[in-house]
Amino acid sequence: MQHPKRAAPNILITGTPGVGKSTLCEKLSETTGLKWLEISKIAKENNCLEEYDEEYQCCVLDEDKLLDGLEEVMSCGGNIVDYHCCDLFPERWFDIVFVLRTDNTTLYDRLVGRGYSGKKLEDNIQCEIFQTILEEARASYATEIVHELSSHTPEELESNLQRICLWLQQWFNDTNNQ
Ligand code: DAT
Repeated sequence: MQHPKRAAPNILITGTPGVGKSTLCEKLSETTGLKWLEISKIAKENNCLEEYDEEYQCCVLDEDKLLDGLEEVMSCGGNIVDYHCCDLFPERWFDIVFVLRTDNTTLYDRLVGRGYSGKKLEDNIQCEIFQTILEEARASYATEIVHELSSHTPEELESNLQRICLWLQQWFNDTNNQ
């Protein structure tokens, strides 16, 4: 359902770390002028990270603080939200959700290239094998707005970009004709 007050839609780009969210979001933001919100970076810059979790090798997120801080910008619309999970965000924030997917070999190489190893590497590969983020997205948002995008090659990056731009154009057409 489209939000009546939004001048432009909000798009969620999610998926396991390494599937290509930032790469796609950066290009999408350049192409469309929509604002790219890198949630990990925003959380860090706004002191929304709590104590370090040794087991998972990452910081615990203060979700309430993060969401409160984003409410205003999200209600205006025109944002591309980039984050590796999706069930923390209010359903009403998004007009469409894209879950990027890669095969295990591609993801493994990308994560090793990023310096991941041990439990962190295994957990992320398993997350993709069990399509955890896709299931999370389907459980958190209306299934008709959740779409999977294959994200292995520069050609797929280009076709994903085109697909989202076409959807965006349609959103503006539909909104202007209402
Ligand atoms: P994420 O933001 O999901 O963690 P990323 O955008 O940082 O992922 O991408 C991880 C690596 O994979 C990075 O080296 C760029 C590369 N990559 C991303 N999308 C790609 C694509 N469609 N084709 C080839 N390489 C890609």
